[in-house]
Amino acid sequence: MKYPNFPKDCKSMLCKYLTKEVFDELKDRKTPNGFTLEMAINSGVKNPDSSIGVYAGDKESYEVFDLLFDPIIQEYHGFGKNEKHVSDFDPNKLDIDNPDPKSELILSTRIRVGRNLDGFPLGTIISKEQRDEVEKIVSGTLKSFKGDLQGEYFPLKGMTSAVQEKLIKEHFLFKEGDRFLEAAGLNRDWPEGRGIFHNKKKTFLVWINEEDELRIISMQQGGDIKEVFVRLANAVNELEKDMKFLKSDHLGYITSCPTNLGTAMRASVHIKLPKLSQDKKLFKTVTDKFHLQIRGIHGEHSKSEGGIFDISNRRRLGISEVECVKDLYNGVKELISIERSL
Ligand code: ADP
Ligand code: IOM
Repeated sequence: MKYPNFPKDCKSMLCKYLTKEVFDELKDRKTPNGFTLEMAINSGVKNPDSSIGVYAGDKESYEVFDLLFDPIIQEYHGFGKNEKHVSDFDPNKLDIDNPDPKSELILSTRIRVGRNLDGFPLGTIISKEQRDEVEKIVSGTLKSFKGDLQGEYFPLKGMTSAVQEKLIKEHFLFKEGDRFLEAAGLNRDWPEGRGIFHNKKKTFLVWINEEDELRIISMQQGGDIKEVFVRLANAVNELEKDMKFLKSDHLGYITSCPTNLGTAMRASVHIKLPKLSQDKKLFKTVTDKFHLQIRGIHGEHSKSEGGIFDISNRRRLGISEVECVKDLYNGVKELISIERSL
């Protein structure tokens, strides 16, 4: 494998940190599961417009390819090589109100965490048999959930395209054919082994075998962030009674993309900011100040529509779950106050 030829305008972290020296040092390394540098960087090489462009194949990838992952983790999360990640998913520590009680600006709130099963490689190199096994284990456990979390599992295989498209359009289901995931090896054997579990109200959902083996999601209309957090904390607790997730003292929960390490939590609101978003500089200054990320209305790599944005916490490692949500809450309060003043 030769050193990749990145276009001049490439802004991904891969092209920033994969120097020729780092490449030469890592190019012949392999994890015990057979994950190579070529596999780790393929997504960013094929898609120079990636924001990061690097994926892991297993827990060991973060050690074997540390010369590439460490600076990315440091820049993205502000988290150093010798730090320890500490989790705190206790809703009692989250002392927040609804930042928009009349739902004038916040349309909906969603909090998700990514998880992968201990004892399995990550989705980038998982075998078909292992992926099917993950689907069986997770959907089996979910089927036993009761009360507010009770629901049904819908495998992607056999789902009509009308149902699939409706679920995607309404923000409940992952999209199909994502080129970033494709090049990372995460779409192999599609649609086998993938699916979505949800309760009747679609306030609790679990994606199986997308970018991570589980994406555990709590969402609802309006801005009651705390209610969404409480539901998610309960669901994660229930799942942990039955399965062990891949984690380490240093990196917290292990995920296929380094942006999701630690809490693997993305807490977001869909919020109307038609005035503030006209002033791009101010919008960026405020979101940067509160460590927030701006996404479009259909998630990562999508565009905003009608002045509505997906605003979420950017940092996920080195801060707790409670702190991730506080980043969102504090930032959203400020965004709302500025929007109203304009
Ligand atoms: P992830 O959040 O898992 O990283 P995406 O950014 O692709 O993945 O978002 C997945 C889906 O969740 C998209 O359809 C997106 O529009 C939807 N979504 C994200 N935040 C919200 C929200 N606050 N309200 C409603 N839907 C949301
Ligand atoms: N998490 C992942 N989908 N993303 C950061 C991809 C990228 O743009 O590099």
